[in-house]
Formats: sequence, C-alpha cells, structure tokens
Amino acid sequence: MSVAPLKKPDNKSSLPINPSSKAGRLRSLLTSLETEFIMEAHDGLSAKIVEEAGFDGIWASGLTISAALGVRDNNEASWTQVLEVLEFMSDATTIPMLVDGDTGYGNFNNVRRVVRKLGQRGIAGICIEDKLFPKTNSFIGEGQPLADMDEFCGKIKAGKDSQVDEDFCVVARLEALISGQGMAEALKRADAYYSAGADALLIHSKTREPDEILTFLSEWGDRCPVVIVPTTYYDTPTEAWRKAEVSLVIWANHNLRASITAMREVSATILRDQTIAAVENEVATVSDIFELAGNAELSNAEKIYLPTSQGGAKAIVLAASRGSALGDLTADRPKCMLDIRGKPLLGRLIDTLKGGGIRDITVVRGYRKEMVNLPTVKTIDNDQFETTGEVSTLACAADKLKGETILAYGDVLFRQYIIDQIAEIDGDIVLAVDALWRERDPDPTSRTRDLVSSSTPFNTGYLNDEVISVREIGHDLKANEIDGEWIGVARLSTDGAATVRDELNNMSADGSLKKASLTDLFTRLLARNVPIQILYVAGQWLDIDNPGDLKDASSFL
Ligand code: SPV
Ligand code: MG
Repeated sequence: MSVAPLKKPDNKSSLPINPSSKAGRLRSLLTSLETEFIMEAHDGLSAKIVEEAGFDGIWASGLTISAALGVRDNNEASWTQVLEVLEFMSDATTIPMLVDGDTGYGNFNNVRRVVRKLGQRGIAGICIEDKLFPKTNSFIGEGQPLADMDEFCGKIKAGKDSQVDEDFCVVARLEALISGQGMAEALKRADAYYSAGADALLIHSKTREPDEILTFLSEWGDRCPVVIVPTTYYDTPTEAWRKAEVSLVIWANHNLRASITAMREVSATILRDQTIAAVENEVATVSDIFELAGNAELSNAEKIYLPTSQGGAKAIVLAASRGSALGDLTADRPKCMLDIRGKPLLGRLIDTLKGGGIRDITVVRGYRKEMVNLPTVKTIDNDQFETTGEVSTLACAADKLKGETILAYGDVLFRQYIIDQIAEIDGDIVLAVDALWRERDPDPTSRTRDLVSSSTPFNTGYLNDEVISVREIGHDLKANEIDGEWIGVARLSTDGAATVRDELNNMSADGSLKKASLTDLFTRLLARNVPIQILYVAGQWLDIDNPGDLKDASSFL
C-alpha cells in the first residue's frame, strides 16, 4: 500500500467531521489511521455493557438482535420491530452505533425510510449487504444470490440522499466472496459501491483462513475505509489487520454467544439443585442491575421533580427558642424568623433542605410561634419552650421521627451539598461536623458550641469507606480532644430514627428529657454503644447566636 494519508479518504473527505455527533464519531472511527474495533450488542443492556467495557462503538447485529427476539436471521422481525430495539440501544448509550441493516428491508425506497428513521434516533450509520430480501444469514448454505449491482448502487445513493446527519455513514457490504462469485466480482462491486457514495466497504468472508480478506485488502488498497468481520477466521492475530490497514473490525456476535452459554449454565444448575445457592456468587448482583439501569439518576430526579415526599427523606427543624443573646432583635419574633437579605433565616434553611430533595419538612416552634408561618412547611408547637430544652422540642415531633430524617437546628445556614454528602455516609445516625471549627471562632468558649471528639481527626487522605465515629460530644470538651463542631445537622436512617425515639422514651421515663440538650441525647446514645458517624465538612456553614452572626449570614449568601 502507498504511504497512508492523514485520514482514510471517504466520500466526504473534504468536509470537516462533527465530533459532537454520534455519526461524526463513527465517521472518525472509519477514517482514522488506526485500526478500530466495535463490539456486538443486541439490546439496551448489552449496548450499555459494550460502552462500559470501553469500546468506541457498537455493532447492532441483525443476527443477534433476531436471536435475542427468539426469531431467525431471515427478516422475521419486521424492520420497525428492529427499530424499536435500536432506539433502546441508542438511548442507553453515548457511543456511536453501526446498524446491520441487512439488505435494506426492501428496495431503495425502504432504505430511504430506514435511514431517515435511524438518523432521527441518533444512530450513526447503517451497513447494507448486496443480497436479496428476505435475507438469509451469510453463514447458511452456499451460493446465495447477489443483488443486481446497479440496483444496489441505487440503494446506496438513496441512503446517502436521505441521511439526517451529514456524517451519517452508509457502509456497503460485499457478499461476492461468500456467495462464491470470486475476487474480481468483489472488486468490481467494491468500485461501483464506492462510486455510488458508500462511506466504507465491508468485505465479508466465511472461510476459516484470512487469505481472501487479505487479498481483497491489498487489491483494493487505501481507496476508502474497509471493515471486516473476523467471525470464522477468528484466530488471525489482530496485528495482521493493523498491518493491512483495516479501518474497522467488528466483533460481531460474542455478547449474545456469551449470554447463551451463561444462561444455559445457570438454568441447568438451578434446575438440578432446586436452589439458587450455588449460583448466587456466579451471577451479577441485583444492585448491579440497578446500577446498569441508572437507578441513581432516577432517585436524584425524584428529589427534583416529585411534588411531595414520595417516601423520600423528611426533615425536622428545631426552632422553638427565642435567641435571647440577640436582644431587641428577637423581641417580636424568634431568631429563626430574623431577616437575612430579604428572607427569614428559616425560609433560607428550608430552601436548602428542599434543594436537597427534602419535601416533607416539620418545624417545631415555640417562642412567638405565630410569627413562624412559612408556607409549605408543617408546624408542631412546643408550648413549654420557656422551661424546656432542645430534646423536649424534638420530643414534640416524636411522631415524625419515622423513616429517613434530617434533623436540623432552626438557626443554621449551610451549603446544600452537605445534604447530599451526609446521605452518602453509611450509618444510622450521622452528624455533619466542621473540621475547621477553630477558624470560625478561635475561642471555643465564646458561645455554646456542640464540640465533638472523634475516632479519627480530620485529614485529607481518607479511604472512601473509612468509618469515622463520634467518641464524645458536649459543650465543654477538653481542648486537646476537640476534633470539630457539630453544625446542627444530622441524618437519621429509619433505624436511627427509631433508636432516637426509643431514647426519648427512656429520657421521658427517667425525668431527664425536659432540660436536656441534643448533645445530652447523643451522649446517652454513645453510652448505650449506639454508633454515631461523622461527615466532616470544612466550614461552609454558620449559626446565628449574636448580631455579628447576622452580618456574617448576609455575606454567606
Ligand atoms: C450480523 O452480525 O448479523 C452480521 C454478521 O450480519 S454475520 O452474521 O457474520 O453475517
Ligand atoms: Mg447480519
């Protein structure tokens, strides 16, 4: 072959390729100077697996799509039934797909319609073969009749004239070698199909040795991209294809064949054993299915779009206290209703919770409760707020402590991502703890602070799954034991919420509930050996204790 040009010439070589379309990316694979590889898929799941494996493209095989539908590779599935499958495959993936379009499902007119429909579905290209409709798989029988060459050229032209994306690829597949018509016929047709506008040629063979393919490649040269399907000559080293400057190699049916073997084995084992115990560790997990199906994306979308708390997390906000240190500012309203740049502090906190996907929010109010009147939140009252503490306020909402629950003080502001991150920590009770607590207020005694001593001081080198737990929590820990400050946001799992409810009952029974703070509650849980986990955060929050904090809150926004 002559010295390779920068790109393999194709019928569009003078125009730039659009790399952002799937068709453009298939065209790049066909025209790149490297030998590229695409892998068979037959449904949305196998297409995802091909992409997940790292392939740059998908071969949507007629044989395997038919087989997966339980029918023969004889156009038994109608082209619109195949199109439905292709649509799922295309939607499920971001890499380009070359569709096995058999003989084009009819004459030039059918090709026009198919090409338009594929383009509308973001499919990158079609391969059509020069046989007759209804087709028979190339590996069956001998001497299958070929299409009339000129008629087939008309199909290629019709396809090219119907493409929606300018980079859509029409690959013309030569069956002359397989049908026993010889190399000269294959080369004659190659020339005609390329002249008719084909973007690439697929030279097919069913011999055990690669000789006729190698001969075709050397005779045809580098006039346009050439695609091969080494199903029968499978043990030819890939290096030979690189050397022969093959543009694209199709691994045509191996995902379906692998699944047949795997399904047979697992079915036979379960039938024989009458239990699934032996196969459990041999098959993909159910959560793997969920991951492949993209369930995580759906639960995020539910947070954004579902109108009510359809089983999602809820929040309880403790907002009963006045905030006496704020003096006159809280004469007529509790501190949670103080204005922060045109909106009450509590309104801003609720926006953050809602932005984190929490729809069901209950605020426990006390002091000047009539002022706590925000729409879209439920309220519960602690009318004993003057003589009781935080745990009493929480106990007023004990009936709400069911299922996944975020617990928050009503006087805090924090960045929304903390809601997402705290949900990712494995644990039934998780506290968001500020590792940069010193920077906030160097003197730990400057206000009442919920200080935390932890099993692992904050560092930046954690392993992802490292569990960090609270050792001690309180308002006056020894200075050298403080690892952070609880920011007033906790997440309780369903079990965690039940544990807290249980402890509220204990505290009510032994009379300690009335005056207790939340740190007292957590301390009691730790004494019961209930693990409390930590999400470390680095600043990005504040609470409102004094007029200076109000100013900080304004700039925090
Ligand atoms: C297919 O995968 O459906 C093909 C390739 O067309 S072959 O089965 O080799 O004909
Ligand atoms: Mg096929």
